[in-house]
Amino acid sequence: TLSNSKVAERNKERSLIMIKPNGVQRGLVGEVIKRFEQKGFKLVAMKFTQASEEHMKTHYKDLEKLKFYPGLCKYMSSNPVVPMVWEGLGVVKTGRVMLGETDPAKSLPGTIRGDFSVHIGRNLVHGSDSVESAKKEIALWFKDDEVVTYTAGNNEWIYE
Ligand code: IDP
Ligand code: MG
Repeated sequence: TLSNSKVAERNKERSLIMIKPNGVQRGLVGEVIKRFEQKGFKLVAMKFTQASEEHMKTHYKDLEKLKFYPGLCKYMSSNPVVPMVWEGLGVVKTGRVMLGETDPAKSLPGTIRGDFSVHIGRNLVHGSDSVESAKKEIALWFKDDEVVTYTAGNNEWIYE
């Protein structure tokens, strides 16, 4: 069995989850936050901000060769977004499950994209796709001291 500190370590995985401009405009900020809260993940950082196009180009750098990249970066910087850092066991993978597929048409009901979106270019939310990219994205959106360390009171009711 794992030591207590190893268990605590596993529970500290982090993902950047971001509500896109249409999620803000459609009043779905609370809905997205609610789902991650209810699941049992821990909010450790959040801001309400309008990013520059340059910032979005950096965020989506991996996609720069794709034809939708310029439009995507323009759209993502056109209105406010809500980037957040959520923490917990397997939050990167499970967070992606909660979001649904990239294409809302392939996303099951019960997922955020499946429940609230129709078009791939307006799929409401971003979620990191690996622990490595989560680290990069979190560093891009938040200064070290904007990610808050605290003890969640419900911890022992979520983890064995
Ligand atoms: P992801 O957000 O599920 O990780 P990525 O492949 O990383 O998907 O693409 C980033 C974003 O670019 C998607 O969330 C989506 O909004 C947009 N996108 C991806 N593929 C297409 C496309 O074929 N047409 C238009 N927009 C796309
Ligand atoms: Mg992606």
